Amino acid sequence: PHKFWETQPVGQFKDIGDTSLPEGPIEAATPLSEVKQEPYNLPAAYEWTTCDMKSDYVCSEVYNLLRNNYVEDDENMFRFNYSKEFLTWALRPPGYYPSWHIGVRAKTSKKLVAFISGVPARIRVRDDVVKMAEINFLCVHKKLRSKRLAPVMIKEVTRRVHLENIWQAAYTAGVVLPTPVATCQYWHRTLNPKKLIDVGFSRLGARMTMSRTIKLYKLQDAPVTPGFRKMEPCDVPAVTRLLRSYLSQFLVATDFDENDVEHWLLPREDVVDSYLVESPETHDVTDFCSFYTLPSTILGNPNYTTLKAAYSYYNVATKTTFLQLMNDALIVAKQKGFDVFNALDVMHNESFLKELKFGPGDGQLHYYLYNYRLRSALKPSELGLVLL
Ligand code: NHW
Ligand code: EN5
Repeated sequence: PHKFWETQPVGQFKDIGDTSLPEGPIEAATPLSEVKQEPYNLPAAYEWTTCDMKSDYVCSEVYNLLRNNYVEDDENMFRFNYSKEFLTWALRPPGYYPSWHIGVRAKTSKKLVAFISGVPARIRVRDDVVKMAEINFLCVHKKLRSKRLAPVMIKEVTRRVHLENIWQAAYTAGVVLPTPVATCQYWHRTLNPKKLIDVGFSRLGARMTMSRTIKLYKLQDAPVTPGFRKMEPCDVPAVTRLLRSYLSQFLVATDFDENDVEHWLLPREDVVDSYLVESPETHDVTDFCSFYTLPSTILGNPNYTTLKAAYSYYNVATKTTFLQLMNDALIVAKQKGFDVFNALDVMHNESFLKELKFGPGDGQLHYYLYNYRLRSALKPSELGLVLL
């Protein structure tokens, strides 16, 4: 039983299949004067802190908490290692609220022991563009687990989001909670087979040798599509048009304007990479692909410490085939030294995963909405949203 989640305005398991329930907000917004003015109570030894992500010192504290305590795979072989530059990017988008970067410190030592964050976003659900918080980086130090700290942190971020007159949120998790809007599959494209096998990320296939495996995953040395190049600041208007038109077909999708595209998609070294195809004849931007950099620490391997992973972000193909576009993305990722290219089966990704030799991983990603009910769960291909 979900003692906490049962009390929250989210779709409940008992309501699955009940078509009499209306689509849309579960609870109405309340006047801001009715939002609780004081923070929720923490156990006596702990205190709230707002983490100033402009401070290099505080950013390092959040980085180190996550590096040592954030998400691991189900066999505890790998742990996400978001870089400081990545955290700055993820947590300070246009219009961000510093008050949504919430830490918990031990009162005596002042050590940061927990964190949760939100950033504002517009997310379209069918024809309805909703202001939401995207909640991410919920983390409780390993030594403080199972003490019901997470529900207090979720209530506190909810309160601070409400204070900005925002009443919905979106989040993803590897675990099943009440109740997923969609359940997506992780897929992995090997770029560096020898290392992936050495560290236990993948295994040598049946009747496969190392040299055959290396040959199987070989890629060309440079992108093949004429006009394929890195995105630049002057491309923001064209990329925004291309992306908005592409995302309009999905049931739930992010609603990007030019400011958002500038922040979320302009290349940042070792954080986010974006490429486009500029037609050599018309100079139109016809295709776009992007991925973000999220290394994982390899736990307890004597030879390697870090797995360099690229994660597919937003991709649009209009003139080039998705296959050729994403093959070029794999080529540039390989050239940049990534070991693996990961993707979810969201948007039109199914159209290239198998042919480009991605294989299904052992992880799933569940998407959730807070205080917004959908009549039924979505297929991954109906989702036009990627969270970091
Ligand atoms: S998902 C990654 C979450 N982080 C990790 O997995 C890191 C490693 N694990 C930990 O740090 C991306 C701890 O295990 C955490 C739980 C902190 C996960 N989401 O304190 P207790 C995100 O960041 C529920 C939501 O004793 P703990 C998205 C669990 O079901 N709930 O557990 C975050 C139970 O409730 P129940 C989760 O292990 C979205 C309760 O927590 C959860 O010491 C947040 C147990 O608490 C998860 N990933 O700490 C929601 N994992 O009802 C945002 C466990 O079942 C909602 N739980 O008894 C929207 C808010 C904004 C609204 C605005 C209007
Ligand atoms: C919120 N923004 O389990 C994020 N990753 O498959 C939080 N598996 O890397 C939610 N277990 O399958 C995060 N190799 C949820 C995901 C948590 C991390 C996670 C999975 C996703 C993963 C790898 C390694 C497994 C190690 C043992 C995996 C197989 C690759 C193989 C390559 C060749 C073709 C077949 C697949």
